[in-house]
Amino acid sequence: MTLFSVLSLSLLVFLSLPSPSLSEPEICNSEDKIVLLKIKAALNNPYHLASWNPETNCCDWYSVECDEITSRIISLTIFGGNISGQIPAAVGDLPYLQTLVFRKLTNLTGSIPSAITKLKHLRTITLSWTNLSGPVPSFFTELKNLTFLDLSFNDLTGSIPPELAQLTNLAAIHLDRNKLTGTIPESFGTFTGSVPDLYLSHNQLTGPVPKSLGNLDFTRLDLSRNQLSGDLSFIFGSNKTMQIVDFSRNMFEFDLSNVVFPASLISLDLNHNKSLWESACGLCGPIPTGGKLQSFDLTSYFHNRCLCGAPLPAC
Ligand SMILES: *[C@@H]1O[C@H](CO)[C@@H](O)[C@H](O)[C@H]1NC(C)=O
Ligand SMILES: *[C@@H]1O[C@H](CO)[C@@H](O)[C@H](O)[C@H]1NC(C)=O
Ligand SMILES: *[C@@H]1O[C@H](CO)[C@@H](O)[C@H](O)[C@H]1NC(C)=O
Ligand SMILES: *[C@@H]1O[C@H](CO)[C@@H](O)[C@H](O)[C@H]1NC(C)=O
Ligand SMILES: *[C@@H]1O[C@H](CO)[C@@H](O)[C@H](O)[C@H]1NC(C)=O
Ligand SMILES: CC(=O)N[C@H]1CO[C@H](CO)[C@@H](O)[C@@H]1O
Repeated sequence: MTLFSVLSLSLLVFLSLPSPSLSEPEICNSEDKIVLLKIKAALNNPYHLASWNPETNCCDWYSVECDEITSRIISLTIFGGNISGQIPAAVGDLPYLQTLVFRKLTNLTGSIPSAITKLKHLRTITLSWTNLSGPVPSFFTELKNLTFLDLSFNDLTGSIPPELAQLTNLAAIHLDRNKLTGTIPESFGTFTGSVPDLYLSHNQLTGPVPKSLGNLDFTRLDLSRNQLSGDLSFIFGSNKTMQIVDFSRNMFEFDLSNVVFPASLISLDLNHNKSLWESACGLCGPIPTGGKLQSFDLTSYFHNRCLCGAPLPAC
């Protein structure tokens, strides 16, 4: 072997070695690529997915992410494109997906497909700011590792499925800004494992909030802008760690006389609730002193006219 051929051989070996410094993603899985192309076709080949070219490595495509080791597609995030149609059932055929996002897509319509239940590794689902309609499906409970469920800002109707309380790893549920009716399920006081932040605002929920919710220590609870009623003061308590609470614009009738507010509270909004003007005196009264309540913005109490005392005018 001549010196020249040794040199050229070593050059060849050097060139064919992967260069980790460039961290070029691995070549994508061919089955995942076929599924992604089916999704693109089902969405009528939108310009938003122009980078989804069958000739190229799908790990380089826009809106997707591959696992660094296995090269399987783990994230599909379609955000803000001019996309018309329904969520393709083919999304259920990306078996290693952990994150699924369809967000800010005005022309995304139809209901949430049950094919999503095939995605056993899913942790994050965001289907938000779309025109999706139909119910909040109870089949999400089949996704045991779900930590984040965001279905906010859609046209979803029907009632909240009680089964969602079976999800034990949820950090947050956003069902706000839909057209949901019915009551808050009793089961939402029985979350085991983590207690999720609960966002149910801007719906048409009615009735009293189940007493069971008082058993849990929610960190963030937004029930604002519904038609909820009754006395929700049981939700507070000195040994809780709640931070942000918005019960405004409902028909609650709070009796705050014996309530101990947790010291952790950062924001409390009881704005615009049922006037107790004509109610029995026992339901009204001075705002409790001693806690943090005097430091809240006056608007927290605005339109709860039976209340008096600092920070409102004296009784
Ligand atoms: C939605 O579809 C309509 C009708 O095709 C179109 O005029 C509009 O530009 C689309 N909007 C977006 C944000 O894609
Ligand atoms: C969205 O796409 C439709 C159909 O291709 C087109 O008519 C419309 O002008 C587009 N809208 C926007 C906002 O680009
Ligand atoms: C739903 O579509 C209508 C028009 O068809 C549009 O005005 C509205 O903004 C859309 N909703 C969302 C959340 O994008
Ligand atoms: C669910 O999460 C656990 C803990 O992170 C993990 O060990 C397990 O592999 C996950 N299961 C699936 C199906 O992803
Ligand atoms: C909070 O206080 C209530 C009433 O005293 C008690 O039943 C409950 O176990 C306490 N919870 C915690 C987490 O300490
Ligand atoms: C006093 C007051 O503002 N009451 C309001 C409580 O909330 C309901 C529903 O939003 C309003 O109709 C009441 O006017």
